Amino acid sequence: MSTDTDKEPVRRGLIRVNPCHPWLKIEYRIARPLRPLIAALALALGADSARSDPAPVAVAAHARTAITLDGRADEPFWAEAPAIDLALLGEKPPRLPGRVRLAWDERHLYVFAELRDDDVVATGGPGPRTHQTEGDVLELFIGPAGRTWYWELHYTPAGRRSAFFFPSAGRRLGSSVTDAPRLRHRHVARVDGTLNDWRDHDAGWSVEIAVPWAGLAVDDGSPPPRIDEWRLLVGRYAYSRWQDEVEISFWPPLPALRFHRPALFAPLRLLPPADDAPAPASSESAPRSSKRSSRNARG
Ligand SMILES: [Ca+2]
Repeated sequence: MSTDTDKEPVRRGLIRVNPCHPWLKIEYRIARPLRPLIAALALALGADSARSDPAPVAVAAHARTAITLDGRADEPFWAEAPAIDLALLGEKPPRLPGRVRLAWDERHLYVFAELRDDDVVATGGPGPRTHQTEGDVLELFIGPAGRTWYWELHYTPAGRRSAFFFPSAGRRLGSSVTDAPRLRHRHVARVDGTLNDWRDHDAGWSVEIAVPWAGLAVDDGSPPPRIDEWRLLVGRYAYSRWQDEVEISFWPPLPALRFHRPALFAPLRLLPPADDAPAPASSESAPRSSKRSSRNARG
């Protein structure tokens, strides 16, 4: 779903450079006789040094204390999780910045996202649906290394969520949302502003997500993936009255605006538990009653 139908903008000019590997994957749009010259020029300008660029890795902190899903990153381990900054195609900074952090324990992958947004909107109703066509959404694409199948998960500032399961990128069907196995993922979103009011200026929204490893591990006839074998991509659709079109940002960097490429998802690196850490607790604990009441937990 999502960006299947989106096409990479056609660039007019002589050369289109792959933003992920600018010196390794130059896509020539010039006459064939000039290609050897351009290739030699690219090599001279540093192709060898670019080969040492590290591939993106999604680092997750260990959730060493109990977590309360409330849309706030007030658990101490969130500060230990490296920030992931979402970007546009070509690794350009978005107008509306988004920062994502990951954490894990034996039962769940946790995601926290802070999303600046001057017009928070989410119009999708309950039930499984393609929320990216109905308002702001944070998307997780997650699948295990070495398998063809993967999930696409949607989380909205209105507390709605959807889960799509795809046997492979080549087997995406409309039924993928209604036929997805029961995932039992949860999230709580918090809006800083007014949801669905285009007349004012909002500040943004945040979301805290818990995805159970056991729910992700679909039986494909092979042993279930280890939790350090998952790979992921984070995508965001940001609609706003104050911009000319929907802004789509994501991480890791991609050569084209197409999320359904599991081979390009970033591997997870799970930071180990600290020796003196207390036993991690499940995310099933009820939200604390002292939290502000602007949470949106439907879905
Ligand atoms: Ca928005």
